[in-house]
Amino acid sequence: QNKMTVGIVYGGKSGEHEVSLQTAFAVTSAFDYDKYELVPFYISKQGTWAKGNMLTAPPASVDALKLKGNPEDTRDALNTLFSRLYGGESEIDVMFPLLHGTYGEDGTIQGLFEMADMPYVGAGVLPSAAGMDKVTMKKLFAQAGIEQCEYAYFNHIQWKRSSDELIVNMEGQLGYPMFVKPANLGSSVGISKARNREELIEAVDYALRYDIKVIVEEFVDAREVEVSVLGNEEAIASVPGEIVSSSDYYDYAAKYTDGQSEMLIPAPLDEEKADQVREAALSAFRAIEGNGITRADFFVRRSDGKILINEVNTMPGFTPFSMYPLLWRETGISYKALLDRMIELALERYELKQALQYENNK
Ligand code: G1L
Repeated sequence: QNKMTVGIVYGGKSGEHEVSLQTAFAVTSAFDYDKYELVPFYISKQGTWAKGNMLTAPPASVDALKLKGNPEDTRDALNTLFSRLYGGESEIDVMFPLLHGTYGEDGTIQGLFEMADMPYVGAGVLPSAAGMDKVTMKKLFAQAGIEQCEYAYFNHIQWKRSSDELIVNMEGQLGYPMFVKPANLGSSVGISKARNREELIEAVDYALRYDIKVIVEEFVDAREVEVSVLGNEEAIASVPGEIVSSSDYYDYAAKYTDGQSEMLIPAPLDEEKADQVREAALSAFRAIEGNGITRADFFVRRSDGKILINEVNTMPGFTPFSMYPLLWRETGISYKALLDRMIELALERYELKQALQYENNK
């Protein structure tokens, strides 16, 4: 029997623990068990690990994935992950992380897989870390010539020493209203809109509770358009989708909802605009040195139709009802086929890097 063994890592010490569990359930339910066998690795809210029994069929429920975790299980799970370093063979062929936020998305779990000499699905250390820091991401976009909204940034020391100067500069450069956010994209907390000087000061102090670095962005009256990117060196872009907050589009044919917002797939854009957004998504993917998958989020400004990059997400929502997989489905790649391709890309990248190391050892 030569099934591929995939290690699914989920849960985690984060606010997205439940989302991760739901996603892990969706992913483990969708796999083709004629081709794959899965090993679940559950990280508890306390950060302990637990390795579950091999799955050779979809799990019965989400609860079945909530494995008991005590320190003893952690050692066991990590021994399995690091078995190649102990001189043994790995029972796992490829790791598949489903973790959000500061614990799993910022490149830390990717670094763990690198150290363990294990192939893994999705973005590597560099794109994961770059995609986590809004300021770093914007610098990379600027350097690649991708248009974006006006922004300013500073750290807590700069704010303490020269807030008056920073405020005057931002008022001149950005104008009100402004959006104030912690630079670290780990969570959606700490974000607020400032309509005047008083609110700006309050908003910065609030954001500084969540990060030592703050980013302030101009307000853009725009439509929100997203594109899925898939691949390594030669990535491809999906058709764009649009996020709408209201029910203005109640009569649009393909409407999906993930509970919070509605998705129009494909986005109602003319062909030229759609092609431009897809091209910009590929540029953004290259700008962060992306590999595997990335969702690129854009603003299409209402006044003049200009396309501005907002951000990229190397770990987007990933249930079959999330934007990323839905855009691929519309483009002709099913959820199952997407899983196959992501694993293929992980192995290709690992092989390539292996080969490089041998060259260097000569
Ligand atoms: F497969 C990837 F690329 F590695 C990957 C990993 C994680 C894709 C998408 C996600 N997404 C998530 O983990 C989550 C946002 C559902 C976690 Cl809370």
